[in-house]
Amino acid sequence: MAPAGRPATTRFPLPHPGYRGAVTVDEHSREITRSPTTFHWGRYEVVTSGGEIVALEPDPADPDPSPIGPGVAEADRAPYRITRPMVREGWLTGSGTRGGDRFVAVRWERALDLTARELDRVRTRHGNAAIYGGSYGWGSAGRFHHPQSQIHRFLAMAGGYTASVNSYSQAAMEVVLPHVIGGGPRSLEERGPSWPEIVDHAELVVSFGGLAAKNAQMVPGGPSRHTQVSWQRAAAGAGVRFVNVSPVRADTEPDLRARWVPIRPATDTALMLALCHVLLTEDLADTDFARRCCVGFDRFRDYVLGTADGCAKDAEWAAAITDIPAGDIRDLARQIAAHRTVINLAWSIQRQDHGEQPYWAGIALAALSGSFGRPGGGPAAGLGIAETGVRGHWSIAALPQPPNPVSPAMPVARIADVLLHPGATIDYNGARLTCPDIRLVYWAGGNPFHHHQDLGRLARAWQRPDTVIVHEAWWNANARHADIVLPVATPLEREDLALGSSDTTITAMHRAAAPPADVPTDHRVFAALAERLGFAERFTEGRTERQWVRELYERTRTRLAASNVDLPDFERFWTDGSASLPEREMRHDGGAFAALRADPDAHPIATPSGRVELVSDTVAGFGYPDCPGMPVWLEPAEWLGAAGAARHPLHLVSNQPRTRLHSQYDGARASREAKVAGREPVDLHPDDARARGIADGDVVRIHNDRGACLAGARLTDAVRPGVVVLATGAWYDPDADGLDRHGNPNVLTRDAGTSRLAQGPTPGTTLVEVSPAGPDPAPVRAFEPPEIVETEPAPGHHGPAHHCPAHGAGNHGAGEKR
Ligand SMILES: Nc1nc2c(c(=O)[nH]1)N[C@H]1C(S)=C(S)[C@@H](COP(=O)(O)OP(=O)(O)OC[C@H]3O[C@@H](n4cnc5c(=O)[nH]c(N)nc54)[C@H](O)[C@@H]3O)O[C@H]1N2
Ligand SMILES: Nc1nc2c(c(=O)[nH]1)N[C@H]1C(S)=C(S)[C@@H](COP(=O)(O)OP(=O)(O)OC[C@H]3O[C@@H](n4cnc5c(=O)[nH]c(N)nc54)[C@H](O)[C@@H]3O)O[C@H]1N2
Ligand SMILES: [Mo]
Repeated sequence: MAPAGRPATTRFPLPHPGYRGAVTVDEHSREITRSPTTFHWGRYEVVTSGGEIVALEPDPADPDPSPIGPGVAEADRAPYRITRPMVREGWLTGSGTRGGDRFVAVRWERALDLTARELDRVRTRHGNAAIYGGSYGWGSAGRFHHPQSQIHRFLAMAGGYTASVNSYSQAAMEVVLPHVIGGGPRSLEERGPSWPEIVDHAELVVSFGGLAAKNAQMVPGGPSRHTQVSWQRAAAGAGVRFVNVSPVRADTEPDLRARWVPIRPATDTALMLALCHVLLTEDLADTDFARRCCVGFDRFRDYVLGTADGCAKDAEWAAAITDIPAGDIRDLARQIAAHRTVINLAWSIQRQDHGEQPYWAGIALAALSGSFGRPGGGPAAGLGIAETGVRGHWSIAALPQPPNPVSPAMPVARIADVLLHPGATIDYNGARLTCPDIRLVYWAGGNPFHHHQDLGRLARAWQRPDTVIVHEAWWNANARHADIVLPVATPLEREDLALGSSDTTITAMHRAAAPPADVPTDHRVFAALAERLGFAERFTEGRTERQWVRELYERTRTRLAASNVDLPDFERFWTDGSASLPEREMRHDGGAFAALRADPDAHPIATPSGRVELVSDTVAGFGYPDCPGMPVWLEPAEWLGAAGAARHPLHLVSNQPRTRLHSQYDGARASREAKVAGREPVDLHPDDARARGIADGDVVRIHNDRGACLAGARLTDAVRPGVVVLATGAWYDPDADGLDRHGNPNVLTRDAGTSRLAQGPTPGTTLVEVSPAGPDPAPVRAFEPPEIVETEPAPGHHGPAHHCPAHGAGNHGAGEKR
């Protein structure tokens, strides 16, 4: 143990394997160097001088670079960087709470020994299913250091782990669409119309959830060029008209001159059903396609017309729900029938209670529209996000994964339920899953205290396991709620290779700076743990990091050679900084669904019937009242038409942030400069603000029965009255009473599944009230590290938690409420 007051030695115990004979950063040279790198928001050139990064310059080939990039290097040297391994003091003494304690700085040897011993204790005593390795979330763009690949390989070799299925992005569509149109979870993105097709053939794009340019900045793996918005403009230039169905006007670019249909949030299904009603009753529906290429048309029609339940889903019915005038609904239906139309569905509309329904109803609307299976028409998912609709997919060979012997995987967004209710069952897509008794949570890549809903509830659930281990570079809420914090190198401090999905440039990511205090990469941490657990050779396969990067490149090269694509050898690639792949031919013929339209018997799709399933006997057979066998309007748990709206009369839209990727780099320039009074900005309509005595720039308190946060008011008539918009990603900063001082919407959002079918997340189903925060609102502390001590406590009377699980290691056994 280090003597009091003297910092522990923190050098990483294993020799540095990655950079032997490789390009290293010479900290003494004043020479200016330039090297390429890639983030999910684009490709940049890193300019260094004397080992310090002085600039990040967007790749000159990128016509529309993201403003997020240039400022992010500052986070690597910020006070909230973690430079030494840390252990929560209360975990050592068997007391305290996660998220509320001080941390003890320890030597690397000690941190690694504690981690390996605890993993071994849990797997031996409770079995590998007691280790939650779901570790959901984004990491950084490099494919070798992709943290989920690293942690899953490591935990699978350690005997397995409880994994997660589906995503926070798209869970409802990932599960429902295979029942409706067949194929895998991305079946609609892959088969929707491409932008060149839209430019040439479409006349109308009706987009539920808009085509927000802010969301086109991100492409998983990193884009070398951002072209999404220029395609939208090209379409507008070719005469395509856009309709933005969204509570937010800014969800389409002004130069598209879109018609704004300011819908009440969470009511898209009702609008879609009413559009179908107009098509059916005005004899505009494509009944030929619906009868030949779909199953269940008659039952769906009976539901829409009200023959079945006595309630016609007509324009007047929908007007009362959506707050869109019935005349506008009828007019929109006629426009859809008269034109080659894309029905685009943003992913946001399924991140809601019954989120399966708007996707299913959107397919039904497209099926009746006359454009399904015709070039430049039909249903699309996520057009406007990333480079959807732009180019085909190449990919880099992934880090090899051994099979994970533990099952079942749990629906990712049900994490708090799983932790709180071991032994309980969760219905999911026809199965019934039993929650394992999780004793250890291990996270590398992803931030549950960013992505999950109802963070107060998550913080309670987080008290249950014996141990939480996290790899993080920064003191964000993910690190603060852990017991063992293992700091890791950032993308600029390691070597890797990257390729954006739908991109054509592979980037050689050079190491541009040295990490502080010899902080290792995720891979080196796992290699050191594997050594302690006896499988180091299997984990590293004897390769250095540079050799792994080369290996993944060579595997990619071999695979592409089979498609007659030649890549240069590794040395050349590494020296050049990039390698180019050919542009893929973009589809131009109506795609997969054109064949279905032409001859459904000869070209069935991969559903049980081979047709588009307007009614699914499979889903109906599950007997879920919250997701019956066809698209229906089911009232959400919270919405502006609900009884609860009297107490909390504003609908919270918590969308993707313009100035960062989720919570990543919230402390860096682009995000910081957009804050209002130091808080996350919340957009509200001037009428709603006036009624509450709120002026532009005020600090406000947003609250409901689940929680409360402070935020900075921004008044704008670009949101419809009754709606407030608070983007995700402000670092969670709770005070002692749970008030988040910074503006993280997930203290307010609802933590319940979309339905028994997909169990997806439902942050879009959230009502709130907003009030002035009053004088002297508490300052934001999110970017100040927690209190750190240098000396390990003497074991308390409980003894170290991990040695004495009988004494309720952590707070296992505690109920949901504290
Ligand atoms: N209210 C609300 N909540 C939402 C959403 C919403 O619309 N509304 N959207 C949801 C969606 S779509 C998503 S995808 C999720 C996103 O949720 P996340 O993917 O969890 O969010 P990020 O902030 O990107 O978290 C990435 C974390 O990984 C860390 N990291 C980055 N690179 C590395 C690495 O190489 N190694 C290690 N060890 N760590 C690394 C970063 O520091 C960061 O803490 O949020 C979901 N949450
Ligand atoms: N800059 C930036 N871009 C990103 C990300 C990021 O963090 N930052 N995250 C990426 C990720 S992981 C994902 S999954 C995608 C997500 O892509 P989306 O899910 O499409 O993105 P959101 O911004 O959540 O939602 C899009 C818009 O839908 C509108 N909307 C909200 N609720 C409703 C509703 O009930 N009905 C209708 N009609 N509209 C509604 C909102 O105004 C919102 O701006 O974005 C990606 N792009
Ligand atoms: Mo996402």
